[in-house]
Amino acid sequence: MTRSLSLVLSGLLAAAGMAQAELLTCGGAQYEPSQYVCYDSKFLCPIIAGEGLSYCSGACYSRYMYTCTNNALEQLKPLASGTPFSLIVSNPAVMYLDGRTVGACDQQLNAANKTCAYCPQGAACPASASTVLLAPSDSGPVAMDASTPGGQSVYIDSTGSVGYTQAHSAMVPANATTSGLVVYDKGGLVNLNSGGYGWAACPSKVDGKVEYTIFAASKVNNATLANCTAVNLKVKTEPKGTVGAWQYC
Ligand SMILES: *[C@@H]1O[C@H](CO)[C@@H](O)[C@H](O)[C@H]1NC(C)=O
Ligand SMILES: *[C@@H]1O[C@H](CO)[C@@H](O)[C@H](O)[C@H]1NC(C)=O
Ligand SMILES: *[C@@H]1O[C@H](CO)[C@@H](O)[C@H](O)[C@H]1NC(C)=O
Ligand SMILES: CC(=O)N[C@H]1CO[C@H](CO)[C@@H](O)[C@@H]1O
Repeated sequence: MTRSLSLVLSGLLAAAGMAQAELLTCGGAQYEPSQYVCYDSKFLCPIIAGEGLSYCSGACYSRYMYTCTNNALEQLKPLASGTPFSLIVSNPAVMYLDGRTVGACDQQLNAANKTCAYCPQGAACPASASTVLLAPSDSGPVAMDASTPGGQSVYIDSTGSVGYTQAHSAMVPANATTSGLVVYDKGGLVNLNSGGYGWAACPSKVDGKVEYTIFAASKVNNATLANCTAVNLKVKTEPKGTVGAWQYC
């Protein structure tokens, strides 16, 4: 607060000094507070997707995958197979994205709570469709919470886009994968294929409006995601028996 006030009061000086980020000290190291957090005045953890990693006995960890119990790092438990859940976009540094609900439309996940669903006449249709997914069994894929026979599996295609299969078809695009997605209870949706790159929300213009599509970032596509924002996908467990849609389209 004090710092931003003095920046306003001495605008010219601030502009000149802007390029040189103000460094803070943590133990023996200097760090940029926009990139690291300092624990116990001596341990640095990086800020990922707008959020400092947490700290546990010498290790930095993602609270979307781990917890710290009695000073020991412990992996969160995967949600029980078949549990319905929705996803919330998280990046506390980017207010216009933080807290948005993930939607499913046009075979992609969006950061706009936009759901595209279909229900045939006479079928048992939910009163209003919403985007809900189902936690996988040990070997199975994450699925959309759809009642259409055969279900709809979630996959990551070769561009990193997160899609889901058409109804009545188990076909996924060439080089797409349905494996490596883990849904952590009280944590996040984690892509074990990503090599630590995590998720990104990528802008595109649709009818003159900016919309954000969710991508799995990786070493391969990270450069093409230059205009995207790194995000975490927080898991929100939904009540047992929730049906998201008859069919997502
Ligand atoms: C998301 O959309 C669903 C309907 O598709 C609605 O019921 C729900 O309240 C929305 N959530 C938010 C946070 O706006
Ligand atoms: C799939 O992978 C193969 C081998 O790496 C590659 O030759 C092919 O172009 C890929 N296809 C797509 C659609 O990415
Ligand atoms: C990122 O956005 C800038 C400005 O809009 C554009 O010139 C550039 O091509 C974009 N880069 C990618 C990788 O999309
Ligand atoms: C969108 C995204 O995740 N971009 C990342 C690409 O990789 C660099 C570091 O290698 C990250 O800083 C970016 O956030």
